[in-house]
Amino acid sequence: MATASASRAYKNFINGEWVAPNSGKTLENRNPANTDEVIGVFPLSSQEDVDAAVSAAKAAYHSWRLTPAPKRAEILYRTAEILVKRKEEFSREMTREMGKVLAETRGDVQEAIDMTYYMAGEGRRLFGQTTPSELPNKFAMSVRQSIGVCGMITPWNFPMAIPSWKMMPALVCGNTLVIKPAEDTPLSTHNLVGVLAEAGLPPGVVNLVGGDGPGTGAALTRHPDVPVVSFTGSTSTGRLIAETCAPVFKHYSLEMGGKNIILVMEDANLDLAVDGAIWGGFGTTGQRCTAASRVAVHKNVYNEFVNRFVARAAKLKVGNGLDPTVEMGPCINEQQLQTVMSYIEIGRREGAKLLTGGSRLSSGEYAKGWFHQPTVFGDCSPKMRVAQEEIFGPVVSLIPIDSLEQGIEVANGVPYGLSASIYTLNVNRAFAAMQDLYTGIVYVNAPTIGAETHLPFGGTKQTGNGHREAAVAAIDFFTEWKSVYIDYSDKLQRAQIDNN
Ligand code: UN1
Repeated sequence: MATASASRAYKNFINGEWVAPNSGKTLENRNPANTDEVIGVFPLSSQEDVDAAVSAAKAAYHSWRLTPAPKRAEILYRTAEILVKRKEEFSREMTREMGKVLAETRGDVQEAIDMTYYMAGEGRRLFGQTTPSELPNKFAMSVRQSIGVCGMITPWNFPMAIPSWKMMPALVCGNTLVIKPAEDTPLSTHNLVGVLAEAGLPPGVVNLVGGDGPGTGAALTRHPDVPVVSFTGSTSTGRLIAETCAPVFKHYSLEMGGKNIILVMEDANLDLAVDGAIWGGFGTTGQRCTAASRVAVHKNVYNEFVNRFVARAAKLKVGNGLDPTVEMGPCINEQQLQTVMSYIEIGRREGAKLLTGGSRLSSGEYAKGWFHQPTVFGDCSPKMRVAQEEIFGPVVSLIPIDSLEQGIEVANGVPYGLSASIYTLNVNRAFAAMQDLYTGIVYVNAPTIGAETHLPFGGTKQTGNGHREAAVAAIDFFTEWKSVYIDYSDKLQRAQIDNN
């Protein structure tokens, strides 16, 4: 039931103040495991609210850009320290607003902590290059420069980690920003922004506007004073963002869908492969862009693998993620659940064999939430829609294969290229897979999920647009290179001419 404190009205954060939206409009945030429970009421911001946030970020940019990077980094260090102290509280709040189990929301907050420490460290690096000039008495170097106001649009599945992937590198590089979190999970971003403010970030450097995609998100993306847009979400929304940004030459980074695969070879440790496929397929209720929604298994071990995998999937305990015995939470909302259910129908119609699950859970303890059974389709052919399209739910499609070569062809035969994995004890197979899988991330003897913050994150083909998040790759996105030549010869020296 809704409690008094649960219906708290949250605000936007603009120019260092928590302010109610000008629009006067709000969005309700409800617990997907129990929709009677209102987490809070959040702003649905208008163009005017976005304008106010962008002009605060623009004004703050002048001094933030000139604040020494190690000083900017000190604020990030303090942010990370506060996050460590409040990890448990933020994790519980995240499970209530998002549904995934507590162990995973703790991981989400930890990922934000890791990214914040990592980017704080970058404050004393932000390395450029020095290099010899081709001319005497001339010095050459390249330095990084900040860009300006960054607009950020983030998804609901990693509601603190993904905002941190965008905010922390942007900040350490000297940019200011406006972030619009997903309407299903605004609280976790609200918590992160609150901690940055508490850590001493100057007013206007970070601004938060709650809202929806077509209204608030589009206003932010279009805004002429926002030269950089960083987006994580669906491929269809990513395309709209590209269409808005490209004609006016904004920088934009898109992190979109995945149809990730685990290859299980005939020599694999099957216990390990089953563990990995369960975690990769059903962790976060399959709602990760890195989820292992396909498992291709060598025919020699196919039956054995399928029997063990299906038995484990069928036994997964579904429920409210705050219950420590629960292994899989609900889908995020009714629409996502409907998408899952429609793919079950599609799979049945195209002849995939339903091996377990296949239904919504709606009675008893499940009556008030968006729950679905862990579902496995067997004997899928690689071109079936359930083996090609991102479902973003607890559905895994199993594909029998004859060889590693065929497995790689199946792996690469989808429109996406985020993450892929191989289970094998054969070093040659492992290296061949590492070489030939055309994805942004490859795992050997581990599932498709579990990226760490100091390695580039992102994918090929329709997963992205060539950029990467995390690691130094994020620094590359949030800065521009400036090449500097200093001629101390006291005469005109013409490159390419006077030295030849
Ligand atoms: C996502 O799936 O949207 O590697 C992000 C992972 C996490 C991040 C996932 N560290 O699964």
